[in-house]
Amino acid sequence: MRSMLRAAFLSLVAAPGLAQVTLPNGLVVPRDSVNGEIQLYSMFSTRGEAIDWVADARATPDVFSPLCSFSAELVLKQSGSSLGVGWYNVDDPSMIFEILPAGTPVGTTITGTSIRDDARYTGGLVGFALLRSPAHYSQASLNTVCNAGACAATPGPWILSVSYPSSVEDDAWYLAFEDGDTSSSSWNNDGDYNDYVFLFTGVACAGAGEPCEVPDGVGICRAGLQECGVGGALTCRPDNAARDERCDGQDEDCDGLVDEGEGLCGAAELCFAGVCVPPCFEGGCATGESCVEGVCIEDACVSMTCDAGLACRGGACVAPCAGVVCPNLPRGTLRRRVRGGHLRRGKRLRGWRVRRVVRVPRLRRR
Ligand SMILES: [Ca+2]
Ligand SMILES: [Ca+2]
Ligand SMILES: [Ca+2]
Ligand SMILES: [Ca+2]
Repeated sequence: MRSMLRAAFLSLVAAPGLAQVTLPNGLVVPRDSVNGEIQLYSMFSTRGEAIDWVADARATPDVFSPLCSFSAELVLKQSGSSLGVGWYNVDDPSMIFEILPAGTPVGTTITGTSIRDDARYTGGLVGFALLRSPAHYSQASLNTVCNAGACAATPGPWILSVSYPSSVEDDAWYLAFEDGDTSSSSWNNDGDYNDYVFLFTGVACAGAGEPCEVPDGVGICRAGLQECGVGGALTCRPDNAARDERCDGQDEDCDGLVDEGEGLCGAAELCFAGVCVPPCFEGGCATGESCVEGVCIEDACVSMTCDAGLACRGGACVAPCAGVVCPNLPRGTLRRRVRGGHLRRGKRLRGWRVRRVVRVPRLRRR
């Protein structure tokens, strides 16, 4: 029984998904060479990577943006050859700069100077290449073109590496190479792409790290940064996860309402315009303000009604944080005291929704 279970498990791990990479000779890769070598699926499984070695394999991204740190590890070598690997500026592939020399043992990681800080880096995207003659470039367009024999009907350059984003580490990519000779009509490879496999960290696909807006995201869950996925597909990952609402002019629980709910302020205060304020009383407002329905507001805003999400300032409806850094709104705007009386929860007041009403005794002039 145990052997049957084990066989079932292994078949699950190795079950191929829909292949995405087709070579000019029609061969669909990567493929199991069934020759006793460690295959890509075994390597990913051993490393705890949730990667489908066939379905997630792509010819792109074949170039990357170097980040502030960089490391390179030879994670698998199933070849009798002895080759190193290097990086190159995409705008000058003729100059390849060695990262790991030939003969580097599997498991070796280098974490030297980042490519971004390397004086030879010209500022754009970079590629990687197996150091042989001719080099095997990550960019298929730089490799030997096959246009005869089995490639005659579908000519194109040999795809000599496939890439996978790591599922356990950010900004980390596996590049899996074939190392055998190529020609205009054939190649001397088996398509297993396990000959040299490197893990490069501190590299991102083009467009990663750019600011974006999360589709359907609201409040603090809207802003995000572009993140690379399989094949270099970009998705907008939110900068913030939803959290408990606070009185600060932001929508932290990402429900489309700002500073809503109970208990945002102390027992004797009200959340108003993003800050907890004490209630106001008649005649107690600053010069140029009036106490209307319990709230000190600018005289210029007394007759104004703003749409949801806007606040009146200087007689105009503006974004609550326009021109200021929330929650540190100008003191004159924020120091509005509220009295009970006609106020009730949920009522809109100059573009703000009342969350809480605290009743206090009316003050009399002596
Ligand atoms: Ca091979
Ligand atoms: Ca091999
Ligand atoms: Ca909210
Ligand atoms: Ca809030």
